[in-house]
Amino acid sequence: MQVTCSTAIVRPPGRSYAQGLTSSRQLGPPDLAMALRQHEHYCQALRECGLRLVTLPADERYPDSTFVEDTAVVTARVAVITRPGAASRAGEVQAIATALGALRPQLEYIEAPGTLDGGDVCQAGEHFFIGLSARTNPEGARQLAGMLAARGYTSSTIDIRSCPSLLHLKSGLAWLGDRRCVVVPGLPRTTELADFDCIEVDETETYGANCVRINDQLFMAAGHARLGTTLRALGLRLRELEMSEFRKMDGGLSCLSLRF
Ligand code: CIR
Repeated sequence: MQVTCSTAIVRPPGRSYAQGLTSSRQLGPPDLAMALRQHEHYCQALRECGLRLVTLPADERYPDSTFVEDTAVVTARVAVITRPGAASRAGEVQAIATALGALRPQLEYIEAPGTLDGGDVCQAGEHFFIGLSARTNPEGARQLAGMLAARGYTSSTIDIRSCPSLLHLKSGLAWLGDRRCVVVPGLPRTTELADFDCIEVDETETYGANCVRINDQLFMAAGHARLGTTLRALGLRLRELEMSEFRKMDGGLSCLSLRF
């Protein structure tokens, strides 16, 4: 099985983009013009998968606001506005609540002292893996688990606080559909994850693990030849996208859109 989506919320990076949070300064500062081109290609790829895009204007107050995925968790049965774990990102949720509220009249909210970033939530059909990270605390995970359970979904946590290279759970885990996942080496293999066939990426290609299944395609960051070969051999239709300017700000493919 897989989850079908028809809509995506996106937001291009603004002029303040380079002032965002990053632990990847060794990659150099992002080039905004190139980031905007990469973002437009990403949006075009979503359209070609049949998605209708809701494009919010860039917001200079929030340099990280192009990473819309962290501000909400949207499923077929519930839409949740998160409470991002980084203080500088807290205000991003307002514009998302307005945009999402127009499409999904009943929104739920993660409340203090809970914190949760959407990048820590990996949907795998009817089950959700929730990462405990520097951004998502146990209380935020508990609140989301309750909201999901009330709609008949199951969930379990994966603690990545001892995996310093992973900002979010989805930096190291992607669901491909059916019982298949992509994982980075070292991701804690919980009992629930053991139920899935896990394709482990090569140590040199860990950034590629943040791939996203969108209807009949799998979006993957360009430059991960081994993973690409493995995924094509499984019959997946790959769409490779240049992500260099988002990687410099610790962003992956999934974080550039909210898909539902
Ligand atoms: C941050 O540190 O919050 C941003 N610079 C990157 C967020 C990436 N989000 C994601 O992977 N879901």
